[in-house]
Amino acid sequence: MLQAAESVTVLCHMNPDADAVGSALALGIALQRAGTSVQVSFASPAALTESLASLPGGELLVAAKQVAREVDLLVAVDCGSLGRLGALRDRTEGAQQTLAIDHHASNTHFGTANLVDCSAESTTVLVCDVLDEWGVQVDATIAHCLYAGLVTDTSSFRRARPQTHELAARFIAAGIDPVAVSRPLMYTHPFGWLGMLSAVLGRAVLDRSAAGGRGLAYVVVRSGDAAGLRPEETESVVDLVATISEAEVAAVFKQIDETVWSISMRAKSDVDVSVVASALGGGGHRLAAGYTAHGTAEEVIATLRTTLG
Ligand SMILES: [Mn+2]
Repeated sequence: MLQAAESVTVLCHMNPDADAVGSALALGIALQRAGTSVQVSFASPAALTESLASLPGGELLVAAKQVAREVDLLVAVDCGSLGRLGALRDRTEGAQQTLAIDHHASNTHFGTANLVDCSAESTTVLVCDVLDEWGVQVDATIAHCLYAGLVTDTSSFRRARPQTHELAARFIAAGIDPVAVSRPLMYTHPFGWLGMLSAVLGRAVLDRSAAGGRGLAYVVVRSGDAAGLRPEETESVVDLVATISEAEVAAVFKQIDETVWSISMRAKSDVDVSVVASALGGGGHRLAAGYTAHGTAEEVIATLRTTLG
């Protein structure tokens, strides 16, 4: 499909992470080298977050409203459902074919063709398979994009099959610098991050009876807590809360608007948070998932508590 198309749009999910952008730019670079007309985009936010601007291929990105209405092939990467394309979901209507490449268990198989494998640790693993099958040389530039999705979605290789560690070795052999790729993505924050962490972590709650007695640790991040900080700083909180030994499940309630919340969850092993997220209108993976909720902080916390059991 990639070889046959003369024009291709590659779309990430809304609020794209390093796996989505890395997958899209790796494909975009390969398509551009093949002489194919290619646009890469996502519905929101308006610009790429600062940490992801470190990835090569950013010149392929176009604003959402500039994305062509008619195209031979639309590829959606790391995107579990049509709805996650946001305002760009209508671009599937003007596409001859739609290819979904994804690793979310909750994927709805919305493409005319679907490469969905939830045993893949990242979508970039699947994109690498596609590029290999296509005969594209994975050089340092493409490897940078693919490694970015891999290192972030595996939490720095804490969750990776043996062949995935070998894939990382291949990317390093291709010439990437793992520290230079990871640092802007995961290990760089402004000084104000420390003050935000100190405020929100100081209010953390441990609910030992939640999740059938396995425990829930949670933190509420109100708009004021994160004022002047990037989304990257708020996103970092859930992985800290997830280290608490007394709780199987960690949650962070991020205030988006007065009564709108974005909830991120992590589980250690025996609670499937993708089921919880799906029940509340979201999705994700078994041990990392999220959803959007409306109400007061107390209301959205109570809803999660009830759904967790
Ligand atoms: Mn992913």
